[in-house]
Amino acid sequence: MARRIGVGLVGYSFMGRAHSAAWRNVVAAFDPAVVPELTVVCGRDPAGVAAAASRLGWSESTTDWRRVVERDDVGIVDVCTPGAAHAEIAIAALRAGKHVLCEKPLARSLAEAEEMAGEAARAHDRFGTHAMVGFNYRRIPAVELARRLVASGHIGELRHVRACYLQDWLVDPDAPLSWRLVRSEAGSGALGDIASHAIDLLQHLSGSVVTAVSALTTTFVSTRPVSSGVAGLASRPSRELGASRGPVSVDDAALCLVRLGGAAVGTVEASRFATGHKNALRVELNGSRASIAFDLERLNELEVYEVGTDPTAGWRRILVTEPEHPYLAGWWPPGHVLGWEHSFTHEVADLLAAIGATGSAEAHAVHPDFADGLAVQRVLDAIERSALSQSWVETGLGGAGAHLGTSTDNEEP
Ligand code: SOE
Repeated sequence: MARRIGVGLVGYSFMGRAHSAAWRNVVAAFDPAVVPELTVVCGRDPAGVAAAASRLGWSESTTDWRRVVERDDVGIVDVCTPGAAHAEIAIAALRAGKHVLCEKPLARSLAEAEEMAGEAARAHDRFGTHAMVGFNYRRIPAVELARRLVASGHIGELRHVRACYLQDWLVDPDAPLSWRLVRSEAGSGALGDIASHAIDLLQHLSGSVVTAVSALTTTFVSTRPVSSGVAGLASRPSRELGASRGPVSVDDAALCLVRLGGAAVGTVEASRFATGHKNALRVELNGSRASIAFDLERLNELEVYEVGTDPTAGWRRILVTEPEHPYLAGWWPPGHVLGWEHSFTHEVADLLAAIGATGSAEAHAVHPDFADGLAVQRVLDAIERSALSQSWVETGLGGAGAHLGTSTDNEEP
Protein backbone atom coordinates (compact mmCIF):
# COMPACT_ATOMS: atom_id res chain seq x y z
CA MET A 1 0.00 0.00 0.00
CA ALA A 2 1.27 3.48 -0.88
CA ARG A 3 2.67 5.59 1.94
CA ARG A 4 0.46 8.55 2.90
CA ILE A 5 1.57 12.04 3.83
CA GLY A 6 -0.52 14.80 5.38
CA VAL A 7 -0.52 18.23 3.73
CA GLY A 8 -1.19 21.48 5.58
CA LEU A 9 -2.11 24.38 3.31
CA VAL A 10 -1.73 27.96 4.55
CA GLY A 11 -3.84 30.40 2.49
CA TYR A 12 -6.97 29.51 0.55
CA SER A 13 -7.61 32.24 -1.97
CA PHE A 14 -6.31 32.27 -5.57
CA MET A 15 -3.11 30.22 -5.15
CA GLY A 16 -4.57 28.16 -2.31
CA ARG A 17 -7.40 27.09 -4.60
CA ALA A 18 -4.98 26.21 -7.40
CA HIS A 19 -2.82 24.16 -5.02
CA SER A 20 -5.87 22.44 -3.50
CA ALA A 21 -6.91 21.22 -6.95
CA ALA A 22 -3.39 19.91 -7.52
CA TRP A 23 -3.31 17.96 -4.25
CA ARG A 24 -6.78 16.55 -5.02
CA ASN A 25 -6.01 15.52 -8.60
CA VAL A 26 -2.43 14.30 -8.50
CA VAL A 27 -3.27 10.70 -7.60
CA ALA A 28 -5.57 10.21 -10.58
CA ALA A 29 -2.93 11.25 -13.11
CA PHE A 30 0.36 10.20 -11.51
CA ASP A 31 -0.18 7.36 -9.05
CA PRO A 32 2.53 8.77 -6.74
CA ALA A 33 4.48 6.50 -4.39
CA VAL A 34 3.48 8.85 -1.58
CA VAL A 35 -0.21 9.74 -1.51
CA PRO A 36 -1.17 13.19 -0.18
CA GLU A 37 -3.95 13.62 2.34
CA LEU A 38 -5.61 17.04 2.48
CA THR A 39 -5.27 17.23 6.26
CA VAL A 40 -5.76 20.86 7.20
CA VAL A 41 -6.19 24.28 5.60
CA CYS A 42 -5.37 27.50 7.43
CA GLY A 43 -6.60 31.06 6.98
CA ARG A 44 -7.25 34.17 9.06
CA ASP A 45 -11.05 34.28 8.84
CA PRO A 46 -12.66 31.34 10.78
CA ALA A 47 -15.87 31.23 8.72
CA GLY A 48 -14.03 31.74 5.43
CA VAL A 49 -11.47 29.04 6.07
CA ALA A 50 -14.11 26.57 7.30
CA ALA A 51 -16.11 27.13 4.11
CA ALA A 52 -12.94 26.78 2.03
CA ALA A 53 -12.12 23.49 3.75
CA SER A 54 -15.41 21.94 2.75
CA ARG A 55 -15.39 23.43 -0.77
CA LEU A 56 -11.78 22.55 -1.54
CA GLY A 57 -11.70 19.12 0.09
CA TRP A 58 -9.66 19.68 3.28
CA SER A 59 -10.52 17.55 6.33
CA GLU A 60 -10.05 20.33 8.88
CA SER A 61 -9.51 24.07 9.10
CA THR A 62 -7.68 26.32 11.53
CA THR A 63 -6.83 30.00 11.90
CA ASP A 64 -3.40 29.39 13.46
CA TRP A 65 -0.60 28.39 11.06
CA ARG A 66 1.57 27.36 14.02
CA ARG A 67 -0.92 24.56 14.73
CA VAL A 68 -0.38 23.33 11.16
CA VAL A 69 3.40 23.32 11.44
CA GLU A 70 3.51 21.44 14.74
CA ARG A 71 1.07 18.65 13.83
CA ASP A 72 2.56 15.16 13.62
CA ASP A 73 0.11 14.18 10.89
CA VAL A 74 1.32 16.98 8.58
CA GLY A 75 4.43 16.14 6.55
CA ILE A 76 4.23 18.88 3.90
CA VAL A 77 3.48 22.54 4.60
CA ASP A 78 2.25 24.39 1.51
CA VAL A 79 2.64 28.18 1.83
CA CYS A 80 0.15 30.10 -0.33
CA THR A 81 0.02 33.33 1.68
CA PRO A 82 0.97 36.84 0.55
CA GLY A 83 4.75 37.26 0.48
CA ALA A 84 4.98 38.87 3.93
CA ALA A 85 4.27 35.55 5.64
CA HIS A 86 6.43 33.25 3.47
CA ALA A 87 9.65 33.45 5.49
CA GLU A 88 8.19 33.02 8.97
CA ILE A 89 5.97 30.07 8.06
CA ALA A 90 8.46 28.31 5.79
CA ILE A 91 11.30 28.64 8.32
CA ALA A 92 9.13 27.33 11.18
CA ALA A 93 8.01 24.40 9.02
CA LEU A 94 11.59 23.56 7.99
CA ARG A 95 12.72 23.67 11.62
CA ALA A 96 9.90 21.27 12.48
CA GLY A 97 11.21 18.82 9.87
CA LYS A 98 8.43 19.34 7.31
CA HIS A 99 8.78 19.40 3.54
CA VAL A 100 7.81 22.83 2.24
CA LEU A 101 6.23 24.07 -0.96
CA CYS A 102 6.30 27.88 -1.00
CA GLU A 103 4.67 30.18 -3.54
CA LYS A 104 6.84 32.54 -5.57
CA PRO A 105 8.63 34.85 -5.35
CA LEU A 106 10.38 33.09 -2.49
CA ALA A 107 10.68 36.25 -0.38
CA ARG A 108 10.21 40.01 -0.24
CA SER A 109 13.92 40.75 -0.18
CA LEU A 110 17.29 39.20 -0.86
CA ALA A 111 18.09 39.02 2.87
CA GLU A 112 14.86 37.12 3.56
CA ALA A 113 15.51 34.74 0.65
CA GLU A 114 19.06 34.06 1.88
CA GLU A 115 17.72 33.18 5.31
CA MET A 116 15.11 30.84 3.83
CA ALA A 117 17.58 29.10 1.52
CA GLY A 118 20.03 28.69 4.42
CA GLU A 119 17.32 27.15 6.58
CA ALA A 120 16.27 24.81 3.75
CA ALA A 121 19.85 23.59 3.35
CA ARG A 122 20.15 22.94 7.10
CA ALA A 123 16.79 21.14 7.18
CA HIS A 124 17.83 18.99 4.23
CA ASP A 125 21.04 17.95 6.05
CA ARG A 126 19.22 17.33 9.31
CA PHE A 127 15.91 15.76 8.22
CA GLY A 128 16.33 15.03 4.50
CA THR A 129 13.42 17.38 3.74
CA HIS A 130 12.69 19.08 0.41
CA ALA A 131 11.91 22.78 0.01
CA MET A 132 10.40 23.76 -3.32
CA VAL A 133 9.37 27.14 -4.79
CA GLY A 134 6.19 27.43 -6.86
CA PHE A 135 7.57 28.46 -10.23
CA ASN A 136 4.82 26.34 -11.74
CA TYR A 137 5.37 27.32 -15.38
CA ARG A 138 8.44 25.07 -15.52
CA ARG A 139 6.00 22.19 -15.42
CA ILE A 140 3.90 22.96 -18.45
CA PRO A 141 4.65 20.06 -20.82
CA ALA A 142 5.64 22.36 -23.73
CA VAL A 143 8.04 24.27 -21.45
CA GLU A 144 9.67 21.08 -20.23
CA LEU A 145 9.94 19.86 -23.83
CA ALA A 146 11.66 23.17 -24.69
CA ARG A 147 14.10 22.70 -21.83
CA ARG A 148 14.97 19.20 -22.99
CA LEU A 149 15.50 20.41 -26.57
CA VAL A 150 17.88 23.15 -25.39
CA ALA A 151 19.72 20.80 -23.00
CA SER A 152 20.20 18.23 -25.78
CA GLY A 153 21.92 20.86 -27.96
CA HIS A 154 19.07 21.10 -30.47
CA ILE A 155 19.19 24.88 -30.83
CA GLY A 156 23.00 25.07 -30.94
CA GLU A 157 24.76 27.99 -29.35
CA LEU A 158 22.34 30.24 -27.51
CA ARG A 159 22.37 33.90 -28.58
CA HIS A 160 19.11 35.50 -27.39
CA VAL A 161 16.51 34.85 -24.73
CA ARG A 162 13.39 37.01 -24.71
CA ALA A 163 11.03 36.66 -21.76
CA CYS A 164 7.95 38.76 -21.31
CA TYR A 165 5.05 38.57 -18.84
CA LEU A 166 2.17 40.95 -19.52
CA GLN A 167 -1.06 41.55 -17.59
CA ASP A 168 -3.52 44.48 -17.62
CA TRP A 169 -5.51 44.25 -14.37
CA LEU A 170 -4.25 47.64 -13.15
CA VAL A 171 -5.02 49.71 -16.26
CA ASP A 172 -8.01 51.26 -14.51
CA PRO A 173 -6.69 53.85 -11.99
CA ASP A 174 -9.58 52.93 -9.67
CA ALA A 175 -8.67 49.25 -9.45
CA PRO A 176 -8.38 48.68 -5.68
CA LEU A 177 -5.20 48.63 -3.64
CA SER A 178 -4.51 44.91 -3.17
CA TRP A 179 -1.70 43.47 -1.01
CA ARG A 180 0.19 42.96 -4.27
CA LEU A 181 0.64 46.75 -4.48
CA VAL A 182 2.05 47.20 -0.98
CA ARG A 183 5.80 46.82 -0.60
CA SER A 184 5.72 45.55 2.98
CA GLU A 185 3.36 42.75 1.88
CA ALA A 186 4.71 41.82 -1.54
CA GLY A 187 8.31 43.05 -1.66
CA SER A 188 7.90 44.44 -5.17
CA GLY A 189 5.19 44.71 -7.84
CA ALA A 190 5.17 43.33 -11.37
CA LEU A 191 8.84 42.61 -10.76
CA GLY A 192 8.48 40.01 -8.00
CA ASP A 193 5.04 38.78 -9.00
CA ILE A 194 5.50 38.10 -12.70
CA ALA A 195 9.00 39.08 -13.86
CA SER A 196 10.14 36.45 -11.33
CA HIS A 197 8.43 33.76 -13.47
CA ALA A 198 10.04 35.16 -16.63
CA ILE A 199 13.49 35.22 -15.00
CA ASP A 200 13.10 31.71 -13.63
CA LEU A 201 12.09 30.40 -17.06
CA LEU A 202 14.87 32.28 -18.77
CA GLN A 203 17.46 30.69 -16.44
CA HIS A 204 15.79 27.28 -16.40
CA LEU A 205 15.40 27.00 -20.17
CA SER A 206 18.79 28.41 -21.08
CA GLY A 207 20.60 26.46 -18.36
CA SER A 208 22.53 29.67 -17.64
CA VAL A 209 22.31 32.27 -14.92
CA VAL A 210 21.78 36.01 -15.33
CA THR A 211 25.12 37.61 -14.51
CA ALA A 212 24.32 41.33 -15.03
CA VAL A 213 21.28 43.54 -15.61
CA SER A 214 20.43 47.02 -16.81
CA ALA A 215 16.87 47.85 -15.81
CA LEU A 216 14.15 50.36 -15.24
CA THR A 217 11.01 50.09 -13.16
CA THR A 218 8.06 52.45 -13.13
CA THR A 219 4.79 53.08 -11.28
CA PHE A 220 2.07 54.65 -13.44
CA VAL A 221 -0.64 55.12 -10.79
CA SER A 222 0.62 56.14 -7.36
CA THR A 223 -2.59 55.91 -5.26
CA ARG A 224 -5.56 53.54 -5.39
CA PRO A 225 -8.87 53.08 -3.54
CA VAL A 226 -8.48 51.23 -0.27
CA SER A 227 -10.66 48.14 -0.38
CA SER A 228 -12.63 46.81 2.60
CA GLY A 229 -12.57 43.21 1.34
CA VAL A 230 -9.84 41.09 -0.18
CA ALA A 231 -8.69 42.83 -3.37
CA GLY A 232 -7.13 40.89 -6.18
CA LEU A 233 -6.78 40.44 -9.92
CA ALA A 234 -10.52 40.08 -10.48
CA SER A 235 -11.66 42.95 -8.20
CA ARG A 236 -14.02 45.58 -9.62
CA PRO A 237 -12.84 49.21 -9.76
CA SER A 238 -14.07 51.31 -6.87
CA ARG A 239 -15.41 54.78 -7.78
CA GLU A 240 -17.23 55.76 -4.60
CA LEU A 241 -17.01 59.50 -4.12
CA GLY A 242 -14.77 60.36 -1.22
CA ALA A 243 -13.46 56.80 -0.87
CA SER A 244 -10.02 56.88 0.68
CA ARG A 245 -7.01 56.08 -1.45
CA GLY A 246 -3.73 54.56 -0.29
CA PRO A 247 -0.23 54.74 -1.75
CA VAL A 248 1.02 52.17 -4.26
CA SER A 249 4.51 51.37 -3.02
CA VAL A 250 5.69 48.97 -5.73
CA ASP A 251 6.46 49.03 -9.46
CA ASP A 252 3.72 48.59 -12.06
CA ALA A 253 6.21 47.53 -14.73
CA ALA A 254 9.83 46.43 -15.01
CA LEU A 255 12.00 46.25 -18.12
CA CYS A 256 15.47 44.82 -18.25
CA LEU A 257 18.45 43.91 -20.45
CA VAL A 258 20.32 40.86 -19.20
CA ARG A 259 23.66 39.17 -19.77
CA LEU A 260 23.74 35.42 -19.25
CA GLY A 261 26.70 33.15 -18.58
CA GLY A 262 28.45 32.53 -21.91
CA ALA A 263 27.81 34.92 -24.79
CA ALA A 264 24.01 35.00 -24.64
CA VAL A 265 22.04 38.18 -24.01
CA GLY A 266 18.36 38.69 -23.27
CA THR A 267 15.46 40.90 -22.30
CA VAL A 268 12.84 40.64 -19.58
CA GLU A 269 9.67 42.71 -19.59
CA ALA A 270 6.85 42.56 -17.04
CA SER A 271 3.83 44.82 -16.78
CA ARG A 272 0.40 45.02 -15.17
CA PHE A 273 -0.51 47.81 -17.61
CA ALA A 274 -0.19 46.00 -20.95
CA THR A 275 -3.74 46.76 -22.10
CA GLY A 276 -5.34 43.72 -23.70
CA HIS A 277 -2.88 41.20 -22.27
CA LYS A 278 -4.52 39.23 -19.47
CA ASN A 279 -1.84 36.74 -18.50
CA ALA A 280 0.57 36.61 -21.42
CA LEU A 281 3.83 34.86 -20.63
CA ARG A 282 6.08 34.45 -23.66
CA VAL A 283 9.59 33.09 -23.88
CA GLU A 284 11.73 32.76 -26.99
CA LEU A 285 15.25 31.39 -27.38
CA ASN A 286 17.32 31.94 -30.52
CA GLY A 287 20.28 29.62 -31.07
CA SER A 288 22.78 29.09 -33.87
CA ARG A 289 20.83 26.08 -35.19
CA ALA A 290 17.23 26.68 -34.14
CA SER A 291 14.79 28.88 -32.25
CA ILE A 292 12.09 27.87 -29.78
CA ALA A 293 9.07 29.91 -28.71
CA PHE A 294 6.45 29.35 -25.99
CA ASP A 295 3.29 31.37 -25.36
CA LEU A 296 1.16 30.68 -22.27
CA GLU A 297 -2.00 31.67 -24.17
CA ARG A 298 -1.36 28.61 -26.37
CA LEU A 299 0.17 26.47 -23.70
CA ASN A 300 -0.27 23.11 -25.41
CA GLU A 301 1.98 24.23 -28.25
CA LEU A 302 5.68 24.77 -28.79
CA GLU A 303 7.02 26.58 -31.83
CA VAL A 304 10.32 25.53 -33.34
CA TYR A 305 12.30 26.96 -36.25
CA GLU A 306 15.31 25.04 -37.60
CA VAL A 307 18.01 26.60 -39.78
CA GLY A 308 18.24 24.82 -43.14
CA THR A 309 18.21 25.17 -46.88
CA ASP A 310 14.72 23.76 -47.50
CA PRO A 311 12.83 26.61 -49.22
CA THR A 312 9.59 25.53 -47.50
CA ALA A 313 11.15 25.62 -44.04
CA GLY A 314 9.55 27.85 -41.44
CA TRP A 315 8.26 27.87 -37.89
CA ARG A 316 6.69 24.52 -36.94
CA ARG A 317 3.94 24.19 -34.35
CA ILE A 318 4.28 21.09 -32.17
CA LEU A 319 1.11 20.07 -30.36
CA VAL A 320 2.54 18.88 -27.05
CA THR A 321 -0.13 16.37 -26.07
CA GLU A 322 1.43 13.02 -27.02
CA PRO A 323 1.92 10.42 -24.26
CA GLU A 324 5.68 10.57 -24.96
CA HIS A 325 5.75 14.27 -24.12
CA PRO A 326 6.67 15.35 -20.57
CA TYR A 327 3.92 14.82 -17.94
CA LEU A 328 1.37 13.63 -20.54
CA ALA A 329 1.34 9.86 -20.09
CA GLY A 330 -1.14 9.94 -17.19
CA TRP A 331 -3.60 12.39 -18.75
CA TRP A 332 -5.83 12.16 -21.79
CA PRO A 333 -5.51 10.76 -25.34
CA PRO A 334 -3.44 12.91 -27.79
CA GLY A 335 -5.00 16.28 -28.61
CA HIS A 336 -7.07 16.43 -25.42
CA VAL A 337 -5.46 19.63 -24.22
CA LEU A 338 -4.32 20.60 -20.72
CA GLY A 339 -4.71 23.97 -18.96
CA TRP A 340 -3.00 26.37 -16.58
CA GLU A 341 -3.95 24.42 -13.45
CA HIS A 342 -2.20 21.25 -14.61
CA SER A 343 1.18 22.91 -14.02
CA PHE A 344 0.42 22.85 -10.29
CA THR A 345 -0.54 19.16 -10.40
CA HIS A 346 2.78 18.41 -12.10
CA GLU A 347 4.57 20.50 -9.48
CA VAL A 348 3.16 18.49 -6.56
CA ALA A 349 3.65 15.21 -8.47
CA ASP A 350 7.38 15.97 -8.73
CA LEU A 351 7.58 16.96 -5.08
CA LEU A 352 5.84 13.74 -4.02
CA ALA A 353 8.16 11.70 -6.26
CA ALA A 354 11.21 13.25 -4.59
CA ILE A 355 9.75 12.63 -1.13
CA GLY A 356 8.93 9.04 -2.09
CA ALA A 357 12.48 8.41 -3.30
CA THR A 358 14.18 9.85 -0.22
CA GLY A 359 16.59 7.35 1.30
CA SER A 360 16.40 4.99 -1.71
CA ALA A 361 18.83 4.45 -4.59
CA GLU A 362 16.62 6.80 -6.67
CA ALA A 363 16.90 9.67 -4.18
CA HIS A 364 16.99 13.01 -5.99
CA ALA A 365 16.56 16.71 -5.41
CA VAL A 366 13.49 18.53 -6.63
CA HIS A 367 13.75 21.85 -8.45
CA PRO A 368 13.09 24.73 -8.29
CA ASP A 369 14.30 24.49 -4.70
CA PHE A 370 14.94 27.39 -2.33
CA ALA A 371 18.42 27.83 -3.81
CA ASP A 372 16.81 28.34 -7.23
CA GLY A 373 14.34 30.76 -5.62
CA LEU A 374 17.30 32.63 -4.14
CA ALA A 375 18.96 32.78 -7.58
CA VAL A 376 15.85 34.50 -8.96
CA GLN A 377 15.78 36.82 -5.94
CA ARG A 378 19.37 37.88 -6.68
CA VAL A 379 18.27 38.94 -10.15
CA LEU A 380 15.21 40.79 -8.77
CA ASP A 381 17.44 42.58 -6.29
CA ALA A 382 19.96 43.51 -8.99
CA ILE A 383 17.11 44.85 -11.15
CA GLU A 384 15.93 47.13 -8.35
CA ARG A 385 19.48 48.36 -7.73
CA SER A 386 20.06 48.91 -11.43
CA ALA A 387 16.80 50.86 -11.79
CA LEU A 388 17.78 53.04 -8.85
CA SER A 389 21.34 53.69 -9.95
CA GLN A 390 20.50 53.78 -13.68
CA SER A 391 23.50 51.60 -14.41
CA TRP A 392 24.51 48.00 -15.13
CA VAL A 393 24.56 45.87 -11.96
CA GLU A 394 26.10 42.43 -11.45
CA THR A 395 23.83 39.82 -9.91
CA GLY A 396 26.61 37.92 -8.16
CA LEU A 397 25.47 34.73 -9.91
CA GLY A 398 28.37 32.90 -11.54
CA GLY A 399 30.86 34.53 -13.90
CA ALA A 400 31.41 34.30 -17.65
CA GLY A 401 30.34 30.84 -18.79
CA ALA A 402 28.20 30.35 -15.69
CA HIS A 403 25.62 27.61 -15.97
CA LEU A 404 22.89 26.44 -13.68
CA GLY A 405 23.05 23.03 -12.12
CA THR A 406 19.34 23.12 -11.48
CA SER A 407 17.60 21.18 -14.24
CA THR A 408 15.42 18.25 -13.25
CA ASP A 409 17.02 15.70 -15.63
CA ASN A 410 18.66 16.02 -18.96
CA GLU A 411 16.54 13.44 -20.73
CA GLU A 412 16.43 13.46 -24.49
CA PRO A 413 13.17 14.91 -25.83
C1 SOE B 1 -0.91 37.53 -10.38
O1 SOE B 1 -0.22 38.44 -11.11
C2 SOE B 1 -0.60 36.09 -10.73
O2 SOE B 1 -1.56 35.31 -10.10
C3 SOE B 1 0.76 35.64 -10.22
O3 SOE B 1 0.89 35.85 -8.84
C4 SOE B 1 0.94 34.21 -10.56
O4 SOE B 1 2.17 33.74 -10.12
C5 SOE B 1 0.79 34.04 -12.07
O5 SOE B 1 0.85 32.69 -12.37
C6 SOE B 1 -0.51 34.59 -12.56
O6 SOE B 1 -0.67 35.89 -12.12
